[in-house]
Amino acid sequence: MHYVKRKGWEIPEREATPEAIFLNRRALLGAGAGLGAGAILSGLPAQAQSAQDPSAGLYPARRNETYKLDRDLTPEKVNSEYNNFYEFGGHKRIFTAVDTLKTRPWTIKIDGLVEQPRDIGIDDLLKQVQLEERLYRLRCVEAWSMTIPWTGFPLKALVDLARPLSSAKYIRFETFLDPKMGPAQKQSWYPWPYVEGLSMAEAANDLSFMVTGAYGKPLAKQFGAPIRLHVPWKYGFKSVKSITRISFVEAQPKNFWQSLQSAEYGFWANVNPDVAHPRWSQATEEVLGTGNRVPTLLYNGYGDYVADIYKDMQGQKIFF
Ligand SMILES: Nc1nc2c(c(=O)[nH]1)N[C@H]1C(S)=C(S)[C@@H](COP(=O)(O)O)O[C@H]1N2
Ligand SMILES: [Mo]
Repeated sequence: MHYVKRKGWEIPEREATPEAIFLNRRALLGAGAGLGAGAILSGLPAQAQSAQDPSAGLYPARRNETYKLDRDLTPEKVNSEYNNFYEFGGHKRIFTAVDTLKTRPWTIKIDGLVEQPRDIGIDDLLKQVQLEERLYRLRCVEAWSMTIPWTGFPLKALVDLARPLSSAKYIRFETFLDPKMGPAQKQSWYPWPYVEGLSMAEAANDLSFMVTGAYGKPLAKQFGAPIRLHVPWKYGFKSVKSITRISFVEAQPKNFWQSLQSAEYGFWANVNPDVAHPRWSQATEEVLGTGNRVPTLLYNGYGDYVADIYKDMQGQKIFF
C-alpha cells in the first residue's frame, strides 16, 4: 500500500515532538493508561502548554503510524524559518513578519452547496474532530521540499460535518482578506484573497489533511495558523493557509496562482518529475536543511494512495 517498504525509515517519535513534551507525554501515558494523550495533557498546568493558544492542551496528539517517510524530518527551526506566505511578503523569512496575524477569534464560513450554511469557530471545530499526528512530505513547485510532523484531522471529517449536496463537485478554500493582518495584501497586482480548490474525490482521499498543529504544538503563524490544508501529492501551493471560508461549489475554482499566471500554474498541480515548469525542471528537489538534491517522485511518492483518482483523466493537465 505505501510507497515506503524499507524498515528503519521510521522516525523515532522523540524526533517529531519537542523533547520536553515527549518526555512529559511518556510519563503521563504511563500513569494514565487508556486515556488519549490530549485528554491527559489538557489537565496539565499552564507552564506545560504554550499559554496563549486556547487549543494548546490538545497537543501533542497521537501519531497515526500509517504515514511513513523515506527521509529524516526537517528540523523545526529550518521549517519555521523558510516559508511561503505571500500575504506577508514574497520572501521566505515569513516568521519575522507574521505578528500581525491574529488567530483568535477565528471563524470559518462553510457555505455554497451544503444542507445548511454556517459559521464555525476554530475552537468549536476542534471539539468536533479527533486530532492525530502525521509525518508528511511537502514538495514546493519551486523545487525544494521538507518533511513535517503535522497535527490535524482528515478533510473527510470536515466534509461530513458540512453535509454537502450531491451537486457539489469541488471544494473552494479561501484565506483571510485583511491587509491589517496580512500587509502584503495591499499589493494590488495579486488576486487576493488566496484561493485553492480540490475535487470532491480528492477531498475524500485519506491523505487530504486539515492541519492545525506542527511539531507537537498548535501551528506557528508562519505555517498558516490556525488552520491550513495539506495535500502531500500536490505542489505546495495547493495547501492553502489560514483558511476562513470553505465553499462547496459546482464549477472548478480558479486558484490564486492560476489567476496570477495561468500560463505557469493550473488547477490539478500533481507532482510529476517528468513535467517541467515552463521555467525550470521538476526532476529533482533540494531537501531543505540537508544540502542534498534528490530525485522527485511521481505524486511526490504518494501514488499508491491517489493515482486512481486520475485514471480516467489522462487527457487533462493533471500535472500542471
Ligand atoms: N494563504 C496562502 N497559502 C499558501 C501560500 C501563500 O502564499 N498564502 N503559499 C503556498 C506555497 S507556495 C507553499 S510551498 C506552502 C508552504 O507551506 P509551509 O510554509 O508551511 O512550508 O504553502 C502554500 N499555502
Ligand atoms: Mo510553493
